[in-house]
Amino acid sequence: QRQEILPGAFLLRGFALPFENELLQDIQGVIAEAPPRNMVTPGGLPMSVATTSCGDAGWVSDAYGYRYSKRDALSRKNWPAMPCSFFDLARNAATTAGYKNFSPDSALINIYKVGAKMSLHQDKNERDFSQPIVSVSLGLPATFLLGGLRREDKTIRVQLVHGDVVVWGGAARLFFHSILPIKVGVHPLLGKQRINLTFRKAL
Ligand code: MD3
Ligand code: FE
Repeated sequence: QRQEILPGAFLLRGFALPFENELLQDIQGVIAEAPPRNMVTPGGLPMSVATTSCGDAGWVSDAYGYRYSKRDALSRKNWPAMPCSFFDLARNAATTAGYKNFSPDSALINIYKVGAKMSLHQDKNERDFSQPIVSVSLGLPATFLLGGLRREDKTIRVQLVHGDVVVWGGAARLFFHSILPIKVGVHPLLGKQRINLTFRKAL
């Protein structure tokens, strides 16, 4: 089932469900090598979401700003390799949405406890905006808000649940978006958290 949210942005409901166990195992593996942490924004506030990455580049934030880095600035180690399960899922989802040969070099793992949120922002640290971003939602549900090219633009709401995959291409690729605070709940597989994977061609 494929729903076009906006031109070029496709919601694939339940697309990741057949792979949930493999994905969770591989997430545990990455987390063991690169523990998630609450990165500090350039404004100096720690994010409520804990993040880690795998692949050739990882997303980092500190007093100097947001960027992709080949190493984790804290551990000074390279990020773990991207598991095949991650790469294959992202590539297959992109193909289903009409983006051939998507080759992500970065997977960002966002871990939300109850109450964690992500404020309104754009994703523009990647080099090539013609490449989509693929997102995978796991665990507790979230309300996602999608705006426009300007911060003030009105937003639409999309409910994202366990197993949903969204391919963000076209004009929506640069739209402002946010995640509302995660509501209290318990997911049968993940417990009291939401994990979101975003796949990008960063470099
Ligand atoms: C729409 N993450 O990591 S995923 C992010 O659920 C981020 O953790 C949210 O926004 C999360 O940057 C939302 C969906 C998503 C990701 C990137 C987008 C939506 C997007 C880029 C452009 C437009
Ligand atoms: Fe984003």
